[in-house]
Amino acid sequence: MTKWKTRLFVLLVFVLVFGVGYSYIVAQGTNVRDQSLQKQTTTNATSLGKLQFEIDDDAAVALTNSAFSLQLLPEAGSDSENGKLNQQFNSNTLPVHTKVSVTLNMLRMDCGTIQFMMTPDEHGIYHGEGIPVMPGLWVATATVTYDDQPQDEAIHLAFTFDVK
Ligand SMILES: [Cu+2]
Repeated sequence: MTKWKTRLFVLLVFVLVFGVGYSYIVAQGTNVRDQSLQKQTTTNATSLGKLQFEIDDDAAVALTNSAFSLQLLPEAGSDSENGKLNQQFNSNTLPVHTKVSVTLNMLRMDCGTIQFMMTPDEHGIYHGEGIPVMPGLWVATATVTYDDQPQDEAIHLAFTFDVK
C-alpha cells in the first residue's frame, strides 16, 4: 500500500512538472506568434495601385489617440526621390472622391469596434485618429471606396498592432 502511494506521488509530480513546462512552452509559442503579427503596417497591390496603410505611432497607448495614415505608393521603378516629387505635385494620389474609413478591433476579443474616417492632406495622404480602449493586440482595417464603385468591390487593408 505504501509502495503504491509512493508510485502515485511520483506520478503526480511528473504530471505537475510536465504540465507546467508544457504550459510555459505553449505560452512562449503564443507570444512569438503574437509578436510576428505586430506588423504596424501593410502594403497591398490594389486596383488603385500600391496602397500603404499604417499606424504612425510606434507605441500606441490605451485610451489615447492614435494616428493612422494611408497613401498610394509611387510606381515601381521610380526611386523614392521621384516618389516624393510625385506626391508633391499631386500626380500620384488617389482619385478625388476616394473615401477611407477605418475600424479598430481587438484580436480574439469582443470589446467593440472603434470607427473613424480618414481625410486627405495636401499631398493626398489620408490621415485619421482612433482610440484603442484596451491594452493588447488590435487589428486596424481600412476600407477604401470611390464614387460609383460597388460596395462589394471595396478595397480592404488590415494589420495588427500592439497597444500598451
Ligand atoms: Cu478588449
